[in-house]
Amino acid sequence: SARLATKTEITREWGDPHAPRQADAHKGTYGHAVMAAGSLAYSGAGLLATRAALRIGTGLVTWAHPGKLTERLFGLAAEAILQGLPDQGSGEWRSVAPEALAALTVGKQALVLGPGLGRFEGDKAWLKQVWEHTDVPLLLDADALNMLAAAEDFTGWKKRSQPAILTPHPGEMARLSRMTAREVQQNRIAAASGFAQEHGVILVLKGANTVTASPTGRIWVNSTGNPGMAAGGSGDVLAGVIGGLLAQGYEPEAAAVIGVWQHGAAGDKVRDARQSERSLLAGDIVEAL
Ligand code: NPW
Ligand code: AMP
Ligand code: MG
Repeated sequence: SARLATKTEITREWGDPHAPRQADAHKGTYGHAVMAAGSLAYSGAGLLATRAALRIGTGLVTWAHPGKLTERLFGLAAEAILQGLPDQGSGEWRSVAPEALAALTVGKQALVLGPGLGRFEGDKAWLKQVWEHTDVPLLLDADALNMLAAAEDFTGWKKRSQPAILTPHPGEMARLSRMTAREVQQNRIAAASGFAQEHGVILVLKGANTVTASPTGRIWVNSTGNPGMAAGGSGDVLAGVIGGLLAQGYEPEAAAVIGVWQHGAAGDKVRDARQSERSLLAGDIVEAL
């Protein structure tokens, strides 16, 4: 049976998401998240995820990207650490060694992989390396989900010691579960929960009334958000929000449910402030967090 994720229910389960911070806190208290996101065409996805992770209160955020892009990203997110990874001068993720990304996550508390990454030859094996050789909570979104969908059977991959959260929209979910988007939408709860239990991940099926399913069969249906959020970049913001909560030490189910709720609540705030859904931009969601 699914629970409705409202502020009351979330507070009952995990405490008040808006509770004040402890007075003696420092940035190390709130974790260090790595965003592996963005490419030349889709730098915006990386920027949105990075800014969202910062806005949700993460102590430190590193934006990892193919090294050649660093000078173009300079100054876009002043609060983030820019980490260019060796890319043989190509500016493309295809040239970034998965080992280099894995090494960057050592001592960090979360890795967000996928927004605006693009696809490339050999990306299934590349993702497998990152999956198997990182030891931090992992969030896969967008192109990382498409890489996963292209892998015939990721159940054979080495079991991770740290949790994984997957955040597909219905189109990505359809690819992952070999269904049509229509079939996914007709059985949202069953599709999300079945996948989560079969693969031992937290599955966040996005769209109106986002469903969050846990490997143990717990299911949450979100109560916030509006169709104004059906706009480019909204999902990239969500990836940064949940990744930031993971880095702050929320257990994965809490990070997913609270993150989805906060993201939707921020979208509702923008709608109310603008007295319109239509003009909502993904960047507005970040600012409203
Ligand atoms: P349709 O359109 O209905 O036929 P993709 P993407 C389907 C980055 N971005 N219900 C849809 O079907 C992302 O991070 C960068 C049903 C279509 O087939 C990714 O890296 C931005 N179907 C990359 O772009 C801003 C649905 O899925 C397909 C559905 C590609 O991501 C934009 C479209 O999805 C973007 O975030 C639904 N609710 N939703 C930037 N500024 O840098 C989607 N579909 O092919 O997975 O492409 O989501 O645009
Ligand atoms: P993406 O397709 O990856 O950009 O993700 C879109 C984001 O916007 C997800 O968090 C969705 O849940 C949210 N969203 C899209 N359409 C709606 C809608 N009609 N109502 C509420 N949220 C939506
Ligand atoms: Mg997306």
